[in-house]
Amino acid sequence: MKKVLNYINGKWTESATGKFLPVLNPATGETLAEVTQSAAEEVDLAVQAAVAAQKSWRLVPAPERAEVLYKVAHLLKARKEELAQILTSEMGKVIDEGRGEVQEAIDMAYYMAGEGRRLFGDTVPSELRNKFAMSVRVPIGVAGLITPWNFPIAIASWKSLPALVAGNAVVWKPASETPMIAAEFVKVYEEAGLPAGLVNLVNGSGSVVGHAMALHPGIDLISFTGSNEVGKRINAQAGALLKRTSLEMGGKNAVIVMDDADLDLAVDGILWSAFGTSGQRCTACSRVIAHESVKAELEGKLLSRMGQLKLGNGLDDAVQVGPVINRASLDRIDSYVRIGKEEGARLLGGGKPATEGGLADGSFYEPTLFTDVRLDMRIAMEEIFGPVVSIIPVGSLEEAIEVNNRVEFGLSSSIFTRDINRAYQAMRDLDTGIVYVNAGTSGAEIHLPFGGTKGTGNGHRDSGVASLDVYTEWKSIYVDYSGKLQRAQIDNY
Ligand code: UN1
Repeated sequence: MKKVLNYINGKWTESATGKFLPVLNPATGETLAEVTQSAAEEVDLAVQAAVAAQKSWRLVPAPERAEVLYKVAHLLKARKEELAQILTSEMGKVIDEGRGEVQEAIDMAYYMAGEGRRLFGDTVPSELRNKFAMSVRVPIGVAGLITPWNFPIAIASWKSLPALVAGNAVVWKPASETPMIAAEFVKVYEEAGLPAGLVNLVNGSGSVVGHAMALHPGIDLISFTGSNEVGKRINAQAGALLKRTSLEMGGKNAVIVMDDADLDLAVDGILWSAFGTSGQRCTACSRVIAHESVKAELEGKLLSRMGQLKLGNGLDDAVQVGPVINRASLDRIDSYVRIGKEEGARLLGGGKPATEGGLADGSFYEPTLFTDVRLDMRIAMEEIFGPVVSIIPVGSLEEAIEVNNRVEFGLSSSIFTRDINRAYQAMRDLDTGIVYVNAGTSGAEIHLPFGGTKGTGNGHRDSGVASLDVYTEWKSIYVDYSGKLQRAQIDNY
């Protein structure tokens, strides 16, 4: 059986615990590999290696650091198909999306490599004569990265690449479900010539490895993507030690369909956002806020297109919807559907695990559509993280925006309308970190900030130039070349 190991200080090693967990293919139930399960001691070893390596890495000029990132980009590009296959077999998303996700990491690598020649600070005039003032970005030290299984390489790229180009070292705990693609990403760093100790991979559970990372004094910041429950816990633990935390958590994203929308386009957008990655994106559409005058037509169009979606193993190019991550997730999704029915929502389609046609060995759920959903229902408010979408009828744009904003999360939102005034009003008033006009809720590009408002995060952003704010401190520098003591705010007034 293939073994997935840790990578600490440039060496692939098995945890001293001797424990392994199986890595399952969610489409078939087969065991693909087994992954080493680390203890807090391995986190400590990884941190020691990272601290030591970062001491010289911070002194490497950023454009030279970036050369490694360019190599990472080239290697990811050369291995795109192979990586996509591994990702799909381990995580389930259909192969086209697997390729798209690897592309997202390639894009991020080129983009952050470019930052090696920017990492802009400011030069500003001093208020005093013969004095120079500037601000520069400096690395923080060791970045602890905790990443999810739903975008196992893209999200890891959003975090590790800016951390490294800015001069930090990384200790990375990938999700237990997706250690294979994580190991491949680390191999790419290794092959690109990243010095030992700068990226350390520690596999294991959140309760052991994640916990140890949050509390380790040698880790200066934690960047986490995952559930609200875990994010809040990390924030409390790491925050108590004054570590910076960058948290990317839940979503309850909505597509608004106005009465003047291109309905066929809206249906395309909804299907892609609601059932792509089997609804397991942070950006997934799980609510459709539909103007009552188009609701019936929209329901009909959605239902007929949902009926044509082909479920199956994502490695098959013809499949459009893959499995969900595991049985526990399947059960959770099913329990939400039960709750929806009990609360009085009208189930229009789907609503049960898909087991026919050889799907019983995997974890498949039928694309599911509820309508006449009210805001007092749990399915309207809570993140389901599966292929379940709820239509909520409204009578106006103002009501639609109000419904969109009523949830505790604020990641992504979308509006379909042909009215420019409504589009701009929505762009202004939708309380989410990402807003789409005439597109679904998914489709974030790496050179823009990714993140959300309210319960989705804590004000930081992944990807884009904004991500550098997570991995750097500002240093303000004053150089006085007057040859005398000049007191700011005093000698000049
Ligand atoms: C996530 O779901 O956590 O916009 C990331 C998108 C992708 C990234 C999603 N580019 O859906």
